[in-house]
Amino acid sequence: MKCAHHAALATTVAIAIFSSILNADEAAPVPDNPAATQTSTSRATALAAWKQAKFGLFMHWGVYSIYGGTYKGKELWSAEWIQENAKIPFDEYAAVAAEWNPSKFDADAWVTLAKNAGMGYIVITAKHHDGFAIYPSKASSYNLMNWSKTYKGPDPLAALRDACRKHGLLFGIYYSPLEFRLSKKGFHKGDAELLAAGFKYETLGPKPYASNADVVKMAEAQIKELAEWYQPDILWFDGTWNAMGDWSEGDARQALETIRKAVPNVLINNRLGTKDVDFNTVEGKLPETAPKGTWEYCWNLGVFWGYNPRNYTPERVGTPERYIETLVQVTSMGGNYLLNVGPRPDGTFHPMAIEYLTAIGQWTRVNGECVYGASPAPFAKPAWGYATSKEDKLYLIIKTFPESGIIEFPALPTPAERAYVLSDPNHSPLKLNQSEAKWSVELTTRTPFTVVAIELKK
Ligand code: FHN
Repeated sequence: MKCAHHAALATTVAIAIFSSILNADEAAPVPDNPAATQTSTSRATALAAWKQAKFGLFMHWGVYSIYGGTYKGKELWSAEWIQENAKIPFDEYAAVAAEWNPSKFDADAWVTLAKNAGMGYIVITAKHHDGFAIYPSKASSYNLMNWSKTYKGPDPLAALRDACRKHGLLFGIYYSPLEFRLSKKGFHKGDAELLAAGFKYETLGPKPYASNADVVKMAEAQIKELAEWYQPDILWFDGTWNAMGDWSEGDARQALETIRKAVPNVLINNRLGTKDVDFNTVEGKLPETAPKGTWEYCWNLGVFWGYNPRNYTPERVGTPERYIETLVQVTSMGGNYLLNVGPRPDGTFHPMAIEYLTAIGQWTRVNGECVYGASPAPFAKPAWGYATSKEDKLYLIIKTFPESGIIEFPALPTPAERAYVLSDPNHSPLKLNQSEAKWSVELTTRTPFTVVAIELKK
């Protein structure tokens, strides 16, 4: 009898969830007026600003942050994929979402943390594959502003956009149309296992969309909201790969048309599914050779995208120098670097994340000119570290020092004027030898990631 009662209750909850999502249009208030139009007057100036910014903070933040990779006491190798990885029924996950109250969310603190790390842009997840948005979407009430019973704070997207405008950072929004519970393949990876385990689709919770076509319709509506309401500088798409089932190039073109009408100069990555791309994305292992075109490398501080407290061990996060090295390595290959941290469910950051971002900022504050707006050097990666360049300067970023302290590198066609260590406040001149084939500077310091600037004759 009891379980029948529970089943009836679960069904009631599920129906309540189902109907509230479908009748979402009267639920969500339109956010405050979008900020003034975009900061850039053309896509070319937008791209130049993005390249100058060089270094961004990626943030995966959503209901999954509450789980922190653990489900019913079981620690999984998971974070933002927890609903899929743990096969959490929709209505159970949605009930957790209703209790989410990031009461300590502080947009200004988030943007200041990024700025103090030497970052020039942020990208925040508006909606990940779990389908839960953090902004007051009118297309679905399954969002922080309308679904949570307790959150009374600001619209996080509007607050972050305003904080970026205030602090001079570019504002980026991540959006994934993929919905774990709704793509034609359902839990596309675990479907067969689930069904074999006796799950019936109805026990996976209601599927507010009868088909993937509904997911596409939802995505088109939300992409329109994000572009029109928030006027982002960057739109970072994800989740349109084949698990989506029906997200076609036609759908992507329709979304692009909407976007370009709302924010003509927004920069779009290569994961919307159209050929009109502003930058390509590279994640995970950095390639040996520089990717072609305009590109951005994204990876984690540690190993997880979404918050997982088990991310923060020395073995997993390494040292701040790891991320400084990645920043100079990516710059020396011609890319931008988007470093991801998953904020905690309450809206704060793990102390180690703050410690590492602050340490990275101490290096960029002194040496940032070797990355901001910099390009690859005109020679192959040297054994002692990395090199980047600007019109009239060459930068040597030294990771390992030869015994002699003499740093050699190929000669440049334009003679050098002088050389000095960027972190030397007096820029005292270094001994610089310029022979036909190679140049060299002599260093007394052995501090890893010391940067030598070589000024070329104008
Ligand atoms: O599946 C997602 C993953 O959760 C994360 O959002 C990354 C970020 O680039 N994108 C997908 C995996 O490539």
